[in-house]
Amino acid sequence: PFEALNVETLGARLGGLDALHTRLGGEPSQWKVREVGDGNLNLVFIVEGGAGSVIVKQALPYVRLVGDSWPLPLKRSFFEYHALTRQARRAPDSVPEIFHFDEAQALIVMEFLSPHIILRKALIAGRQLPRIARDLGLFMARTLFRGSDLAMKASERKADMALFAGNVELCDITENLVFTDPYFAAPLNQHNTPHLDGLVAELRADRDLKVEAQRLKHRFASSAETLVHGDLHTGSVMVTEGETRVIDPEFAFYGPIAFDVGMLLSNYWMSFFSQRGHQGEEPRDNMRQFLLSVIVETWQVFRDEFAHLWRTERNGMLYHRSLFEDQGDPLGAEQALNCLIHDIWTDMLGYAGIEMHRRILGLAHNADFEEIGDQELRAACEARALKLGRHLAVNRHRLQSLDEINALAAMLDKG
Ligand code: SR1
Ligand code: MG
Repeated sequence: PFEALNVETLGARLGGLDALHTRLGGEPSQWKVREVGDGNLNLVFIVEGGAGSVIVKQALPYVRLVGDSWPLPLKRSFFEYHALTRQARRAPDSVPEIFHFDEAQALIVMEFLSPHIILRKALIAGRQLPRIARDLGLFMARTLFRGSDLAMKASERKADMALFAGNVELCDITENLVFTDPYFAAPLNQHNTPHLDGLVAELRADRDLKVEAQRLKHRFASSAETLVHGDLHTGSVMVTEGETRVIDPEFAFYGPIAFDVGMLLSNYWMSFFSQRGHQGEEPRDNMRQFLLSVIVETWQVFRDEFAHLWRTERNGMLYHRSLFEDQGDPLGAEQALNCLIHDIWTDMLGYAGIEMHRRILGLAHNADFEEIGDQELRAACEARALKLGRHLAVNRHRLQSLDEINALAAMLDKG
């Protein structure tokens, strides 16, 4: 039966595993075990031995953030494991290496990334990471293209889709917490201070916004385009100056290509708006500029790599070459590509918008805003993000460029 690990039991319970023994060396009783999980759902241990270190991640049968009043199936660990193996294939060197998976104990033993830190923490500290735009743009293009009917054999993709279709409860979390709860007085909602009350009431009475949020939810729930990461925020990325790795794909399922892209860019915009709350005496103008340029570059890298894969690896059942290139009509394929990129662009902006709302009005907040001590300043930063979020979600069909959006973000940020 399943048994949650703790720092005392881990060595004795897992000491016999080859995967740990070879990497850590020595006697399990000598291993140093620390629980370091600060996420919303799971236990995470760093286990250090004389010869090396590993991470042991274990799912709990409930939502850690809330407690055992909210049960959550252990099988999310199964989906995380399978998503990691696919991402490793589709975007090599982008995720931690897996050493062992135990389905019954819902645990994954994987590479301890060191000296990496969580991207969100780095951005709060004002660090400009030179590789994130390129690495994450490539990660998204490669995983999202290669997991779709543009690249995969239809029968294989359908089988894989059936496998991930079981990730019902984690999709349910996103469907409620992201797309619905922020727009009414849901019991789990929380927002910062009464400073936001007026704006929150406005957003909840905003018919156009609620309609757009539901249109996006509709696409999220029914547009099984590709295997998405499903929770690609800056807390799901580990970085050094020279390396970027994506972690935590337990929300993976077959959903819209635009979802991961929108969630990631949204978290950069939130980081942008939070910078005034972290700057102290040192103005963070360069950091803010850096974040806006990361948004532009991430999208460019994503779009260019997606286009490259379209031209070189489009071997799936969609937009088949026999209709275009093989008939001497490569421009037809380019036209179809432009249409698809346009659709991803439009929906990506929508997902970005509502992700901003849920991180400020819903249950699960971002440290970017949470760690701003001055409540009035924090509310001002959050209000700017809420306004940009509304603009993106409602006007996404009319928005032409990231420069235009970033100019509005900069204007809002000046107050
Ligand atoms: C109850 S889980 C809340 C959030 O934490 C996860 O990281 C996901 O973002 C989820 O929406
Ligand atoms: Mg997570």
